[in-house]
Amino acid sequence: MRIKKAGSIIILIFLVMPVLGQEKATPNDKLIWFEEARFGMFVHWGLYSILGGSYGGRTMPDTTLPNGKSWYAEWIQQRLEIPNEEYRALAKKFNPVNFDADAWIAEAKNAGMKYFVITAKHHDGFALWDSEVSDFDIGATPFKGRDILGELVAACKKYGLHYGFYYSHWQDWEHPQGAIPYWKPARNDADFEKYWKGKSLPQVKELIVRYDPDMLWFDTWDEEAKELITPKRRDELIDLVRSLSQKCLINGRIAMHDPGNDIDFLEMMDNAYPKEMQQKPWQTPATMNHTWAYHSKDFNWKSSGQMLRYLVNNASKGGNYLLNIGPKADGSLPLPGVRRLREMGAWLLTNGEAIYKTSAFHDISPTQEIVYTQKKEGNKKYVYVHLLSDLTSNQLVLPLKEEVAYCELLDTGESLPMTLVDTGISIKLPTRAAYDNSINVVKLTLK
Ligand code: JFZ
Repeated sequence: MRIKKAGSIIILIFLVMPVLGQEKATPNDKLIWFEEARFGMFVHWGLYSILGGSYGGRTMPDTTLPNGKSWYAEWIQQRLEIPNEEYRALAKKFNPVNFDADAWIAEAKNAGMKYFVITAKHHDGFALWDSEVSDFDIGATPFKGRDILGELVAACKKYGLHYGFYYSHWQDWEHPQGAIPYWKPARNDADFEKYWKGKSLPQVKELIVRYDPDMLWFDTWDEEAKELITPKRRDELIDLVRSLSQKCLINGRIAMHDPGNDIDFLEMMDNAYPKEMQQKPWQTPATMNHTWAYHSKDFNWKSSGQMLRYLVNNASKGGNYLLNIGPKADGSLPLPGVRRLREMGAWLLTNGEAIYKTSAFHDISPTQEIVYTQKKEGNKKYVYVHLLSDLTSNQLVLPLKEEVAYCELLDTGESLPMTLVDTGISIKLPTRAAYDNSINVVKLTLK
């Protein structure tokens, strides 16, 4: 009896073991939240926000230049050639008395965003936190004593958002050996190593040890970074992050020219929307107007409808949308941006189910007008049909092979009549929904 029992326990252990093995944390578990999230907030904020795109009577262009390049407000020091000492002195003016971490993150939460990424240090080299390896940081400002990143992290925890930091590991215009723009004499490798070991790696370590981020957003582009961000340095930085954190995700821009296999997700070019699925999880960093950082004369705000279409399109290809806002120097968010966030949040209130925790659906080819997402829950399978523009008639015919048990308009939950036709199923939309100029989602429950 005893032996038998012991025997069956042993058999049981062997039966259960493979299952336990599968449930053990795999390296990709840390990516689950990212793949479910789909929508995040990006923030560019720093000393450049004080200038708001203008300096010495000149204003940065607010559109792409004829040569295809862009001048962003956070690049003002280089673009409008502000002398180093003068730029450095901006620190004495950085006093964001209206900064309210709770209000920012509440805004992100209400917009339907699931994560938050802020420029802990941009190319200018200024650290938004109190850094031990550089005095070009929050400690040099009238705002010293406030832990901006800590307050944001606390708010993210309160509202349930994941959080990460943009860290410019390559360009650093304040450090005498950090990388500088291509039109200036390049740093040599030995000099750059001093910046790398003396500021870049130590600051990344500080960010992880102090704030335990879910993501680090590194930034390089094209071939320009190749000479200094070598595979050896890339791997050194990846190893550092991995040695300090089990969960911290690393983006592909750590070495855009050669990201290697050890990054966690791909970062598209700015405002770039791929037509295809990607080999890894991915996201598009995007601006609401032209610039990233606050620019008082950049009026090129995209409509919330346009931005929702980017979000939906990315979701239909398994990708995320990291949408940026550039707060003002006083810490307040620009109202045109807030308005758009709220409009997007309003749409997601009734349609978010078709975005979060979904994956791409391939059985029907997407078109300019209609894209698809899908979701499996237990033994249920749902397909979401996103109508990106108004229909020409309120009869929607879908070449669907699967059998549909139930069909509804996601916004209201009303059941939609459907009939089988030769080419698939035909669904009748209420006229108001067919022509209401927003994205309507039809939810199909498959049999
Ligand atoms: C970089 C920064 O220079 C810029 O200020 C901003 O932070 C943005 C998010 O990232 O700019 C880039 C980097 C890469 C590309 C374009 C702009 N790219 O690969 O297309």
